[in-house]
Amino acid sequence: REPYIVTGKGYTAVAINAAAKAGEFIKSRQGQIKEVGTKASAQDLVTEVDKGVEQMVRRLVMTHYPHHAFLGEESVEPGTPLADFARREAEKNEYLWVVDPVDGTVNFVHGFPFYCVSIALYIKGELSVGIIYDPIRDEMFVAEKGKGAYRHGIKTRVSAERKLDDSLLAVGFPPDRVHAQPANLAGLQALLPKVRSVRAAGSAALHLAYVAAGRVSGYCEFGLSPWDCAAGVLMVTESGGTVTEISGAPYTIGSRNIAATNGLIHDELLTTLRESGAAGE
Ligand code: 2AM
Ligand code: CA
Ligand code: CA
Ligand code: CA
Repeated sequence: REPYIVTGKGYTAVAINAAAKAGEFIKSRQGQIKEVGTKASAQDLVTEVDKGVEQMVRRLVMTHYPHHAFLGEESVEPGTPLADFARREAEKNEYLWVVDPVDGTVNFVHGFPFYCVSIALYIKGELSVGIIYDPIRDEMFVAEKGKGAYRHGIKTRVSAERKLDDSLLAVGFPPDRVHAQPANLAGLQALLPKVRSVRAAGSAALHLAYVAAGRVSGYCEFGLSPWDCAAGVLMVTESGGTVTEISGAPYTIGSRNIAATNGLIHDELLTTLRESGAAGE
């Protein structure tokens, strides 16, 4: 897996290696899942692959860095107040790995080939490394704070569209039918008439990588978690894009409602959401 290693050694190389191994394993399990369980709701799925991959990534990282802290989707107690919990973890641990073992579990379960592994590293509270690996297309996205973002050694760059009118946008629909779904529907209703088209392919992290790579000009979603966003946020900002909360507030590890764009359409996107009432509390 050497060819994936583009810039850093150390943390970045360990993360790339873990993502590549995890991704290969996920792909090998597609169509062979034994147990599909549910978490907070009937739409909120988890399989033995989500849990197995999280353990695999944890083991691969901890072998090198046994004293680092690890925040993975499948290891967080249900009902944990996530924003506060994540903020505290990033504050109290000098090194915090934030991992989504399978981003796009619903796709994985249905055999819709759009999912990834997302691995981020916070160092002293700062988002420092982000890796997103799509095993279906064998695409490894790598971002390092201050050093840029790469796809197989080639720098990624956000798109050049200046208006929503010319933009392809990504959105998403997390399973929370009480809060996230109405907000995302209101957002979609406001945005669809203003853009070229909208895609909702079911993986927050890959959508962020696609903003970074200029494949969509923007992406917004209400109701996300730290592991959905962390790696992708660094990828977008290191590719020249802008990430904020949908309210316009700065992105933090506790942010739930996210807008990521090429920078050029950011204000128009946020204004459209605000005017529609989708962004309002
Ligand atoms: P997952 O596949 O890792 O669960 C789809 O809009 C996005 O929502 C996916 O990235 C998906 O991640 C995420 N998602 C699914 N369930 C979620 C939940 N309970 N809370 C927040 N995000 C969730
Ligand atoms: Ca999940
Ligand atoms: Ca996720
Ligand atoms: Ca997941």
